[in-house]
Amino acid sequence: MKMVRFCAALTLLGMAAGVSTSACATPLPIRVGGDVEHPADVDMQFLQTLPATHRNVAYEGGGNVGSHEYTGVLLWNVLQSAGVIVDPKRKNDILRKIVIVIGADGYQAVFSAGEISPDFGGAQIMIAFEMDGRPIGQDGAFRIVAPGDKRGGRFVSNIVEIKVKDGTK
Ligand SMILES: Nc1nc2c(c(=O)[nH]1)N[C@H]1C(S)=C(S)[C@@H](COP(=O)(O)O)O[C@H]1N2
Ligand SMILES: [Mo]
Repeated sequence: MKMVRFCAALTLLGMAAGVSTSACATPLPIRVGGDVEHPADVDMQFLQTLPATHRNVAYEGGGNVGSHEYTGVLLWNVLQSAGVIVDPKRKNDILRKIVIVIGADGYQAVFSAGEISPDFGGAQIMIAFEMDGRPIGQDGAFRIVAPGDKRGGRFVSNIVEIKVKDGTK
């Protein structure tokens, strides 16, 4: 709701100023696939059905440290909705899985299912859609936030795809 109002205001301002307000264009959905039961295009509407989480993070990027409050959902919860396929006959098969996050520019970073599973590492890796209370604009609608990472390298922006694979193959 808050975001809709922000975008409407920005669009009106943009119209008045005669500039485009692409920051509020409908975000491209994220293709979630690979070893999952329900491959799907995950969009804002879907993410808003999951519990929202907020994190203050500080990370280095391009030589400076930035500090931001991000809002989003846990990557783990999105993977749970998609249903990671595991072989019940193989001990802790989930610990073989990797999660590849791909940006629109082809930039990629990998997480392991074990690092984000609440039963194991429990890292609060997020898919964020708001930064400092506003929709994430020019860097894309959705970005990974990896609280505790020293550098911003895994904060993949403009996410277009999330792929689950067996990392041992
Ligand atoms: N899609 C995409 N995401 C990306 C990158 C990139 O090149 N492409 N660079 C990463 C790197 S190296 C850093 S340090 C952070 C910078 O994030 P910031 O703009 O919030 O400082 O974005 C990360 N996310
Ligand atoms: Mo970086």
